[in-house]
Amino acid sequence: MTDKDKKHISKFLSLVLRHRPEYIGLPLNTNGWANVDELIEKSRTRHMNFSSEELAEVVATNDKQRFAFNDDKSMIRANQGHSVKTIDLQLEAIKPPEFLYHGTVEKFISSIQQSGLQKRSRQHVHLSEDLETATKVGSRRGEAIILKIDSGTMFKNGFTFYRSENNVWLTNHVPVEFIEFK
Ligand code: HQG
Repeated sequence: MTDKDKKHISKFLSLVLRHRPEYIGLPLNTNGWANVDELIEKSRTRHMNFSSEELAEVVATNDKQRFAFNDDKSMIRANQGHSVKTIDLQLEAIKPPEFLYHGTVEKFISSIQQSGLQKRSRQHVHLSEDLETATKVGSRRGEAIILKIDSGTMFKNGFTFYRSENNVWLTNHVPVEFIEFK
C-alpha cells in the first residue's frame, strides 16, 4: 500500500466510524465499536477494498492514531472526533494540564470572542497539549491562530476534561473568560 492508499482508507474510516456509519449500513455499538469483518465486507459496497492486514497497517501507521482495535482485534473504533450523537466513548474524566491550546483561524475569532469555544458538529471541543499540534489543527483551515486555554482554572471551577486514547483533550465548552486571545 502507498501512503496515498493509506490516507484514502483512513479518510474513509473517519467517515464511517465517526460521522456516517449509515453510508455503508455499518452498525456501531453504543461505545462506537464496529465489527471488523462487517466493516471490511460493507466497505466493498462503496468500492473500498482492503484486507484485514491492510486495515491493521492503516491503524498502526496512522499519523494521529485515529483508530483502535479491541483486545482480540475483532472490533475497531475511532478514538475521538465523532459527530454521531449517540456514541459514548466512556472516557474517564481526568485533571488537565495547567494550559491547553486550540488552533483555529481568524474568521472564527469574533464569534469565539462572543460565545467561547463551541463543539460545533462534534461531541467535544478539541484541545491540544502542545503548540505544535494546535498549529497543525488550525492550519487545516488557513493561517493558524493559537488560543491559550486556562484549563487549570477551568478544572478548579468544576469543568470536566477527558483525554482520548490518542492524546486529544476534550471538554464540552470553553467560556471566553478562560481563553487568552493575545
Ligand atoms: C471553530 C482533526 C466560531 C473551531 C483535528 C474550529 C482535531 C468556532 C471549528 C479535530 C467556535 C470546529 C478537531 C465559535 C469553535 N464560533 N467558530 N464559537 N468555537 N469554533 O473540525 O478543533 O484529523 O470540529 O476553532 O486535528 O478544528 O479529524 O474542530 O476551527 O483534533 O483526526 O469551529 O479534528 O482531527 O472544527 O478539529 P472541528 P477542530 P482529525
